[in-house]
Amino acid sequence: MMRSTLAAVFCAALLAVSFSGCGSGPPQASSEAKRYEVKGKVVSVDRPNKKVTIDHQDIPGYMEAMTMPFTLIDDWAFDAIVPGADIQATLIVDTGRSWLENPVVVSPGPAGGNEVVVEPKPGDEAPDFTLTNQDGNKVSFHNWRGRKLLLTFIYTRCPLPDYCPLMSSNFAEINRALQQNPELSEKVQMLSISVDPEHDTPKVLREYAVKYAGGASALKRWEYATGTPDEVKAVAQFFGLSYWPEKDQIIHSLRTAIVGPDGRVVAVYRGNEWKPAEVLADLQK
Ligand SMILES: [Cu+2]
Repeated sequence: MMRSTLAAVFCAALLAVSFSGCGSGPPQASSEAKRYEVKGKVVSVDRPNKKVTIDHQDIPGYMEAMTMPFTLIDDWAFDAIVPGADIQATLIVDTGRSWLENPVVVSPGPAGGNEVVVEPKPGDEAPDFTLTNQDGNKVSFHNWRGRKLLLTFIYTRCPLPDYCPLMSSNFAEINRALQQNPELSEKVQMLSISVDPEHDTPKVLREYAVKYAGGASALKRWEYATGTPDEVKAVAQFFGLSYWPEKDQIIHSLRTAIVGPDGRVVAVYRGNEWKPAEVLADLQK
């Protein structure tokens, strides 16, 4: 009772600032609501949409262990919840909706989880990173000078449909649009960088690349690359991407970026919200 009163007060305060605050989820559970304890590791955080993806243990009586996004309404909690943190929360399942309440950070996560992520600003010069492409050839950022370099990070085994597979299908859409626009296509190079060098060998990357590009002929415009763990770390760090291995997965954030023909950063897109049309428009500028 006390809690729902407090939640109502909190929501009223939030409503004064923004209508989207409490509108995105019910602040109070109905009498029909069921409650379950959720324990697991935070895989990713999408604060604007109030979502936390958790690799959770069995939820007895509700669902088996899996990785999935949950709605988290308490905005303050996003300050403490970072990828890699172990958390525990109450899952409220109400008619047609579910959300988390009372999140508690059990362990803040591996070193780096709480680090303030530094990412480049437009105008910053990208170092001349060296990687190895899907054909096993060394490639360096300076190879793409003179063109706009559109890059993103993936790993081929990624199980989360709204993570790497979405980045790759977005890139596939951009690739198709470039096919239709030879003038723009000439000025653009696409690059998907794998953060899983151990598994994503050039051969594995090539197969994945051909699948998404719809044939080997697109691999000139859209390359895939990986490198030694240190090489991958360097480029990921520069663009503000965090990742680390966890069981058979790689827990990671998302970064997509455009580097200009002069080697300077033009734009950085965080997360999975960006749309191919938006990136194409930025490439056309
Ligand atoms: Cu992924």
